[in-house]
Amino acid sequence: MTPPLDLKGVLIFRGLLDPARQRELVAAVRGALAEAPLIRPVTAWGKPMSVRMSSAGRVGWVIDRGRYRYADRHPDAGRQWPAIPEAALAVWREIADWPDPPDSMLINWYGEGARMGLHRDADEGRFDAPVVSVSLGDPALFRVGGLERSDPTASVWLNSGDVAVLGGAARLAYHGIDRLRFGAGGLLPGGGRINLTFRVVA
Ligand code: MD6
Ligand code: FE
Repeated sequence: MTPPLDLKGVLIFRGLLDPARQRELVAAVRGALAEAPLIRPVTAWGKPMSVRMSSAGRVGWVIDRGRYRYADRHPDAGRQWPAIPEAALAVWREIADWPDPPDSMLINWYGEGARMGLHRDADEGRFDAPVVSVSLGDPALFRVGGLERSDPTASVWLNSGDVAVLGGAARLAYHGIDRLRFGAGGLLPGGGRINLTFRVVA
C-alpha cells in the first residue's frame, strides 16, 4: 500500500477502494437506507443541515431536540438501525488498526450545494479508537484544523475511493467539507456524494 498523505495528522489513503468496491459499497448503503431512511437533521441552532444522514450499527448518530447523541433507534422509523454491511466492515478491518468492529457507521449524503461546517466528532464518549471515513461519489473539499476551532487549517480534495483516518492526536481535530464538485464524480447517477464514517462508541 502506498503511504498515506498526512494532513495535520489526518491520514488520507488515496484510491484505497477501486471502482468495483466503491459500487459494492454504494449498493450496500442503498440497502441500509431502505431500512433507515435519510433524515435532514436540525442543528442545536434550529437550522436544517444541508447534508442528509442515516446510520447503521448498534447505535446511530442523531440530533434529538438540539442535542447530539447516539441513539439505538432511527428517530422516524422507530426501529433499530440496520447492521453495518460486510463490505463496509472490511474497510474498517483493513485500515483502522483496532481490534473490535465499529459500533456505528454514519451515512452522510451530499446533494448539490451541501456542505458540512467545521466540527469535531466528540459525541462518542471515548476517543482512543480512530474514526475512519470513506468518500464515494463527487469530489469534496475537506478542511482539517487543530484541536481549537481557531487553529490554522489545510485542505485537500477527497475523491471517490479515498479513505481518511482521524486517529491519535488528530482524533479530535476540527474538520469539515467546504464544497463539492457536484456531478464530477460519475459514481452516483445524478451526482452527489456519500461519506461513511465508522465510530467506536462507549
Ligand atoms: C465528510 N467527514 O467527509 C465529513 N468525521 O463528508 C467527517 O465529518 C469526518 O471525514 C470524522 C472523521 C472523518 C471524517
Ligand atoms: Fe466528522
